Amino acid sequence: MDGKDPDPGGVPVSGLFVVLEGGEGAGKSTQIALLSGWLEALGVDHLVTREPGGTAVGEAIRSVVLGRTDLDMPPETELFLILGARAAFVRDVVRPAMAAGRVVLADRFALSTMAYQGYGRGLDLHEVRKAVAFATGGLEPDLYVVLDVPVEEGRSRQSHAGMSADRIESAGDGFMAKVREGYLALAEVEPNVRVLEARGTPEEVHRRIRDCLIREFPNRFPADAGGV
Ligand code: Z5A
Repeated sequence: MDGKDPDPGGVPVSGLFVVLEGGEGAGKSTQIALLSGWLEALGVDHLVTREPGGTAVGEAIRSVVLGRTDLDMPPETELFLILGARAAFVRDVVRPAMAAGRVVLADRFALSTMAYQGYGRGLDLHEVRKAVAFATGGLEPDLYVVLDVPVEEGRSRQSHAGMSADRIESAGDGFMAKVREGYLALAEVEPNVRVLEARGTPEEVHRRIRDCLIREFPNRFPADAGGV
């Protein structure tokens, strides 16, 4: 998968786009912080970002699509708001960072749209895929890491942390179960998706993700870079 061989000077010729995915309470934010610390220690130039958001217009859209629990929104409206944010995210955040040879670590991207708006909301998967491709101009991450946790465990982590449900999480456990099934089904067919067990301590999960990155991108992360 890592087609980005170092140039003769040993410098990677382009960036790397890695996305953490998963249902509610899967631990993505926790793991992105740990990964960022690891990359920092390795001296790897990287950018941490999230979706929907990551740009001024994306954060404004996020406040509507997640924050406005009072709004009754058709699934198609939800889809196009999220994709509106994504177009700016790709143009203004991901592409420039990739062109500068940086590692982009994102909390969610297009796989979320397939899982939540496709499998969760029930929108036609083929249409969602086409709309996503239009918004991204066809940009695909190098790797999606899906952190898989049973719905009840994710929900219990959230409630222990006192986090309130956003507009989409408010759809309930039946919806989240469909989202989880969606991620697992997508992982069967998409070549750039890996599913990792997200139960265990944050440090155990971090080690699994590091090992996965070292396996997938041996030119970027040497085997002695703290994993495997
Ligand atoms: N959405 C969409 O529908 N379509 C799209 O295309 C996109 C997004 C891009 C984004 O919400 C919402 O947008 C999301 C999908 C939708 N709504 N839902 N669901 P967000 O960004 O605000 O939140 P989130 O992505 O759902 O993340 P989260 O649920 O808030 O959590 P997380 O980042 O995965 O987990 P965390 O914050 O790291 O951890 C949660 C708690 O668990 C916290 O107290 C931790 O200390 C604890 N934790 C973490 N790891 C562990 C372990 N290993 N053991 C025990 N406890 C742990």
